[in-house]
Amino acid sequence: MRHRLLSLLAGLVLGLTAPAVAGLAVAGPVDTLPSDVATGYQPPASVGRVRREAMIPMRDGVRLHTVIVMKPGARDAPLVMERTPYGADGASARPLSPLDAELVDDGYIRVWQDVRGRYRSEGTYVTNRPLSGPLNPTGIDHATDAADTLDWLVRNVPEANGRVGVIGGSYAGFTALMATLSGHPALKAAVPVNPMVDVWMGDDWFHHGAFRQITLPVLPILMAGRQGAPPAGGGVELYAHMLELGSAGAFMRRYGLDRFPMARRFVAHPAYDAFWQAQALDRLLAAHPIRTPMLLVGGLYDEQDQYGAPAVFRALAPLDRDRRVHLLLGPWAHMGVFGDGSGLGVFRFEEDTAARARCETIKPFLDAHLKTGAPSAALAPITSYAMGGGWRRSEAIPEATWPLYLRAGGRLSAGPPESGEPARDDYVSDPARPVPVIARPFFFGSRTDGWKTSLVADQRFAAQRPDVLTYVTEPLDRPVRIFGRTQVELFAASTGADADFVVKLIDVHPDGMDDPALAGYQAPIAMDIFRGRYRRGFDRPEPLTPGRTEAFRFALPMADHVVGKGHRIMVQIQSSWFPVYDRNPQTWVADIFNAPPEAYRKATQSVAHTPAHPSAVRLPVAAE
Ligand code: PG9
Repeated sequence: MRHRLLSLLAGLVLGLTAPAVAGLAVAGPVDTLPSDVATGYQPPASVGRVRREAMIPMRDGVRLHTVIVMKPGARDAPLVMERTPYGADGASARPLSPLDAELVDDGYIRVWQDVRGRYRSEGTYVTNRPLSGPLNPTGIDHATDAADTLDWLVRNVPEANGRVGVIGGSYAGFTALMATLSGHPALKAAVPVNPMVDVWMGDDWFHHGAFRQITLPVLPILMAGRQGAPPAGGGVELYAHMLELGSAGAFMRRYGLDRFPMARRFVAHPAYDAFWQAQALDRLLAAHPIRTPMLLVGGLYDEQDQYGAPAVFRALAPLDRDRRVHLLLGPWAHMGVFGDGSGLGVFRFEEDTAARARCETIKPFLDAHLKTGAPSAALAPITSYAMGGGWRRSEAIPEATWPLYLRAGGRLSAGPPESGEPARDDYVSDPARPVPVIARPFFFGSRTDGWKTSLVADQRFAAQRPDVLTYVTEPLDRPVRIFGRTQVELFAASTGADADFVVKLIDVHPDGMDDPALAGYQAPIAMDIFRGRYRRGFDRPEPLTPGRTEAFRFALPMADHVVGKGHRIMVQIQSSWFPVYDRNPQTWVADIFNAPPEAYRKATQSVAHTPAHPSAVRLPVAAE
């Protein structure tokens, strides 16, 4: 059961294909993995492509396994490199993604490298190896490894024109961003896609302090180095399974994940302490000069790394005098820009949005910086696809200034609450019956699992529950484009000593639409969770005082969404989001990872809407 569950889950999380998933059955040691030297594995040669391999020496003598692919006869060629923990052989041997195929066919040299300690690279693997500094005294990091690799490539690949770009999604988006910190003169462009940037604040591992236990099953593929048994088929209903196991710590122990240093780091650093702050890549990038032109690519409905790309853009935009940093956002789940973008969940678009983004934004960006060195002035700071509105170009992201107040009777209005209205709404949050992320079942080990599209899933199933509050506007008399991060200001009290608040901003489609699948559909615009113990500071967990109304303030993820005329805007509030996030016991325990079963108690949450405590969401509204 143990290996079966892990196998089932891991492949689906990353959308990986067999070679990478196969690595997960290895129960090896961990951050101190011995070098994983060549295994003799020979991937099939691609027809009509030249493929070379090299073990490129780094400054400390460690050699990194690198695969170089180009079309025969390539000359004066730009080079695009990806540094991955998931296997350079696998990435280069499977049919190339449409973007990679286009790059190679257009004369680019495409390079994949195993990061140190993974697959056929030597050295020690450290998950999200921090930049050299207080957290990494070795002097070796992804910036130095990228720089040493670039040095070697420009000298030893005679077909190359000396101009290099880095690209990569998710973990490889993180390594692409790290490469820009090298400041290497050959590095002329970076395309970090869905990058992991701050895994505590809003990417893979936590959101505002709530732990994303859904990511745990991926740890083995990140940590193990060699190939193992192929994954089994089938599925496990994770809602029931994780509920039965109780806590994230119990899940780790049940599957032996507590042997991984990364898992132990979560338990040791549940708050946003110096450990997490010092590796938040948006902060690190903002502390360095912007040398590399960058196209950050984000998925508006990325179920894994929704935070990173817009966070880096926000951090760098005010410092970017030379307009080197660009943001591309589309209606995609994790890594969606590399695939078919003609729809997501029940939503169908009028075109393949991913193909258009690749062809009209990503490829021209690379061409401009790597072929000619003459960047096009036409690329706006932000190119984004507004759900319900299509492509837009923008200079900046608007501030969240448009308030919608929670009112008595489930109303959401532009006007604040008046005295004399009923003051609050209560609900009972029961950890034994947490609110699911999608309507159950929550299968996660099959191609039909719903996690991938969970951020566009119809929220009617939740609205019906007694432990979910809903507030809704009148039908809009004109379309409204919500573009940016909605700010939540929630005033609430709990009978417990800790509480989570999930706030969901929703576009309620009218009944009687042409497409029956969309009639009455409650479409998420932006949703997130906040762990109440961090209301006074993410590095300062403090118990709630039962019964005392306090402010819970946080930002929802970046949205781009046109709420159509006749649609209504809804806010939903609940206190669990399971099984993606671990449950808050709602009593005070220092270590939620290892909360005992008796710590989980029902609590009554009381959301205030009075003149003194005007709970509201503030929307960033863009002029149309
Ligand atoms: N977001 C990915 C990840 C998952 C789990 C752990 C670390 C990273 C990824 O797709 O790489």
